[in-house]
Amino acid sequence: MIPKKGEGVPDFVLLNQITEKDFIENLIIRHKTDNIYTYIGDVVISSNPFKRMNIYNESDIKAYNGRYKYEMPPHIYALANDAYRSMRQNQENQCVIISGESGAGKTEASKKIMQFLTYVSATKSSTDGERISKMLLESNPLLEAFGNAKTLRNDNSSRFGKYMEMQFNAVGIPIGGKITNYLLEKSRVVGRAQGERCFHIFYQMLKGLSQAKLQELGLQASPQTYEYLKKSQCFDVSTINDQNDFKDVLKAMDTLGLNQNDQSSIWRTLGAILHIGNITFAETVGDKVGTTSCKVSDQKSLAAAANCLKCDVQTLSIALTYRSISTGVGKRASVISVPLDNAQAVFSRDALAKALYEKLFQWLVTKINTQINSAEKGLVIGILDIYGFEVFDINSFEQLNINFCNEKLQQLFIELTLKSEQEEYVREGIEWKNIDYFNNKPICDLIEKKPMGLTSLLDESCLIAKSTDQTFLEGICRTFEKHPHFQSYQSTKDRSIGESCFRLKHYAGDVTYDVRGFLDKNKDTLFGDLIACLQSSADPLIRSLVPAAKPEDSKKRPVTAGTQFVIAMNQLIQTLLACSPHYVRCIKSNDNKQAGVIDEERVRHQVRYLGLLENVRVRRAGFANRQTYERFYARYKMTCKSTWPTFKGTAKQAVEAILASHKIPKEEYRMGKTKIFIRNPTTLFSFEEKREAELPRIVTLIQKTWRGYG
Ligand code: AD9
Ligand code: MG
Repeated sequence: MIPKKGEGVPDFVLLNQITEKDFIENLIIRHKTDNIYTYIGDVVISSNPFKRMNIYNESDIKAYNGRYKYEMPPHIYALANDAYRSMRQNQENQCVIISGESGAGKTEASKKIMQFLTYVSATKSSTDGERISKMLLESNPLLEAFGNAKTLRNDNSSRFGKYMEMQFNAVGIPIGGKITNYLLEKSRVVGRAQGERCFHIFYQMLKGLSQAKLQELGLQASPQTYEYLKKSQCFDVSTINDQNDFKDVLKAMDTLGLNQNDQSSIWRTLGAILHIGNITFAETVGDKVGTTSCKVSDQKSLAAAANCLKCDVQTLSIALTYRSISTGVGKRASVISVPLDNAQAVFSRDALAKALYEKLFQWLVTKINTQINSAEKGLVIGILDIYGFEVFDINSFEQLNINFCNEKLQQLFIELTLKSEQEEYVREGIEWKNIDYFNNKPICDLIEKKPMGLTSLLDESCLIAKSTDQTFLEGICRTFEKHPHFQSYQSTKDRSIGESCFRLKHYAGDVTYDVRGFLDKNKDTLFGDLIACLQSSADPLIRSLVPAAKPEDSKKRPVTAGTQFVIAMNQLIQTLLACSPHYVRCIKSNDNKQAGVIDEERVRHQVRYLGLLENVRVRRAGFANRQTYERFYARYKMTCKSTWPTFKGTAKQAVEAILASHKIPKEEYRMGKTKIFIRNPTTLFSFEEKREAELPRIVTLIQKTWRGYG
């Protein structure tokens, strides 16, 4: 890994001085010379090139396969290779945590890692392994079509979080996989900012389905026909070829076992959503004096929607304009039908479209999982690719969840690389001078802590009938008045915080959230009438999207969307903590998606909030590798005459003997209470090489011994 002149250092740890200026200079030089990857020890820093790089060919995969990191220039493949090697060598589960803001390159990085892992594991595998690899790879274009969209930040922005676990057997052959998905931004189905698009699949489908199929669903090929798509005035994207992408989707569907019936039901559901968006209502005078009600004014769209959903037109019409409410108890119990006014009907129409899409997406993930899941758990490499930190002009409930998710991952990074690393030195009695870092735990607590965090307070508001978005806002402004990460207009008199807004000071920057819609989005209810309507569908897939509620569920209070997300995030953190972590930290080089441009100010901001300088400092002052004496002894005992084949002392004494026999200088390692700490990875690699050199001799010896017994 000898860097070429003028290309900067391949590992920030090698900088002459660890200053912000030197760090950024190095990153810029690397970017400009097309070296988009640089290490901080084991962490890969990746700067988005916004152009095709000629570094992801089969020959590149082969070049990195089985090699040690220090032998080759920095690459995401080297990290993937390390994860694969560690999994087999230590028989331990691994995870790759990819973070960075929206458009920084997380999804691309996750795909490169999967590409490497499927390639290197398939070459040594059975046909079954190859089949599984293919399915794992094909899940990407399929889920991206349904879960990604063009936003102002990224033409292919992930609007859901994904944790993909690739399962291998003990020798590293793929046996299956599992996808866990997190909160899809379903509000995008019905609306979004100007210049953004709905999920890719809608545009793909209109361009890609045959004329006959479109006709069957009553659809026009032009997306301008549909209110839901028309709203944001963005149809074509120069970097996207919807028609080609649609072909990939169909191929992926075939590979993943979605048969013609499944596919047909999917187009029905999507078609129904587009027609539903075109349904309008007209206010009518209610049955009783002073009440208003409404009726569907666009019968054509209603009929087309009912046709796609394979349900009765009248049932759908009533479900959209009335709401059944149970009254009384016992013998007096009855259900009355209350008419909805125009605004309520629009609300329930949009709720239906969002629910249909979200449930279809969930069905798709479940379907993929049933295809790729293995009964055997095996060993796992998990790859986390979530939606990055984002700030728009108007930020809502979705952005709060997305940014909270990023806070949690940043916290995990801090815990594992800065906090616990330093604590471990102290615990093990290694001399250590503490390095300060910004800890974002207070802001995570502000959101998730019970009973007084934002999420809990929002849940409380959802339970009180009188509550509105505004009373919720007033409540949190009172509670967090003095919180250093919370601001409101009242507390700051800052006009840039609107009357319906609050501001959070996130680790990655300030975000102003508008509370309008928070309560509804958190409650996330779909009226029973609409559920019943979907259950009456003649299409089995559509029916399966809304399974009948179990009687015991009616007694339970439904878990809100916000709380569900907090629970899911904490489960995810627990899953990640149970694996050996690998990190990719993606940096967005500029805001205009321009090739060859690296914006110094934008980079500085990211370097600061990601805590990269502190990361280098801890790394440089610290030790690259640590392992228990027992493990080190077991692995390297054959490299030393006095420890092979047996040693009479403790594991610690054995390790001392091994180090002494190889004349490892004292500054290269420290002996802790239970572990040995090694400063440079190259020292460990030299042990690996010695071990490999000894292995054939030992194998022959063992074989001879066995023959002797025979
Ligand atoms: V978001 O949080 O999902 O909105 P990501 O996932 O971080 O975001 P993504 O991987 O989608 O960003 O990258 C954005 C765009 O940058 C891609 O569509 C590519 O055009 C570009 N990109 C990212 N990484 C690379 C790369 N290694 N080589 C070339 C890249 N282009
Ligand atoms: Mg992404």
